[in-house]
Amino acid sequence: MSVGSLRAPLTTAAIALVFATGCGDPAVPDVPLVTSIRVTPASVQLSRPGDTARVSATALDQTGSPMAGEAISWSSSDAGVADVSDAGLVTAVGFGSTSVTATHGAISASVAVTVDSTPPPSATELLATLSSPWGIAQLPDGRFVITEKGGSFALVGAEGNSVLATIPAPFPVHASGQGGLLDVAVDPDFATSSRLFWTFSEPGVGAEAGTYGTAVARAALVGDALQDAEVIYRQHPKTGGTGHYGSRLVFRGDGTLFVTLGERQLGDPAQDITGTLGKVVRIHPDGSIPEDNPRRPGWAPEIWSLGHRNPQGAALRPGTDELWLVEHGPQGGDELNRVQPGMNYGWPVVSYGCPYGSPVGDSCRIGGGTHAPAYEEPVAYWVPTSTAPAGMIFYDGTRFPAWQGNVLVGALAGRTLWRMALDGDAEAAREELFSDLGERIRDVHQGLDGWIYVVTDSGRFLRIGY
Ligand SMILES: [Ca+2]
Repeated sequence: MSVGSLRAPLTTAAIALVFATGCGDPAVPDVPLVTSIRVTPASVQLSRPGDTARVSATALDQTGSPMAGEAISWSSSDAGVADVSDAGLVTAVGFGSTSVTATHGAISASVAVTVDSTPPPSATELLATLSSPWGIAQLPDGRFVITEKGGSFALVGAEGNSVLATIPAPFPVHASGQGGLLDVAVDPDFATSSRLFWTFSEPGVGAEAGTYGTAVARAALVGDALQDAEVIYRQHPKTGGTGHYGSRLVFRGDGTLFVTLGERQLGDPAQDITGTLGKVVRIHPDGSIPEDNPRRPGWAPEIWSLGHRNPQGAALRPGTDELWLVEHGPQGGDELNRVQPGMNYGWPVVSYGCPYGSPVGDSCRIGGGTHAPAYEEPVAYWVPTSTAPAGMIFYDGTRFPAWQGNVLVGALAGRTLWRMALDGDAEAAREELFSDLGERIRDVHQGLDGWIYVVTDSGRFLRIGY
């Protein structure tokens, strides 16, 4: 029973008593009753067993006035986490969460207690002047390379708070709608090659004029200049429209490169095995195609997986060669997928989302929602509202021990950072972080220093730390 639910009827009773007295009835003494208990603070955070904190409780009468001398006792709901004395001294015993409760008769109020050696993380603004940043990469010396959708690379100092140079993209980008200069990745062999790889929406020329597609390029970063630039891969066919380029780059442990490719907002081509709309492709860093791709009959040889809609976040699961990705659903149905070679992830045949404009509910799910047995089930999905996932990592640093192995995903429409815990290959829990920022989070990066870095559509570069 909550304190709030008790307060209302007793207050009404008190008003009735005053009214009765005012009407000249025999005086009924308006005896102060303990009606609620006020506790402070609302919550207590302790770092380790043995740490202490004071909590206090005050009895309040029906008018909300403090009442002196009323006996209030304290108790802990989990004495294995924290104990509390009758005087209100909270002592941490173990790690976890509990509450301590002040009680007077049937009236009580609680203080949340957390014992956690990890203080709550906070976001620090490093830059606020980027222009539609899209991808974050980091050089071995700690400097960051951040793409700006309009067509430039911001070279950012290792402290994250200064733009050292702005480098134009060597090839024209179609910076319109969702297109432009998109992701960036550092060659695992950067120490010898000095190479950056990037994706962009490439405008067609000649017979392809007026059409666009995702392309992958590379160049050597020499000082503040990009040299020996070359396009190494082109999504095919190019199409009209400016949506769903996908576009994340992820190096596999064997040195090959995954590229996530959107279906250009056209649906059906995600199932067309001759083209690379709505696919993950795997290439060598020179653009040639590995012999050990699935290479099913009739497939474009670079196809790794198919049936994707608009995958805007991707990462390797630490300790494996498994690519995981997040992709946008239609109205609801955004997915976290564990990508297996040769597998079909179902779009546009099946989705936990609904056609745009459908009433909210499950009955409108495209193809009934459930992917199995014909298609791969997502590990997790978002319904009924799309969060629009963009940018993802598996956290494997030491700065946030509680987040080890978790998936962190930025959200555009959702304006949040999702933290998802896994149990094996299944989702165990998810929570939203930093929703109070109100930012469309476009990319997430684990720094060489173990902190987490994000960019937002509003142009901010933020470090998540303590
Ligand atoms: Ca799917």
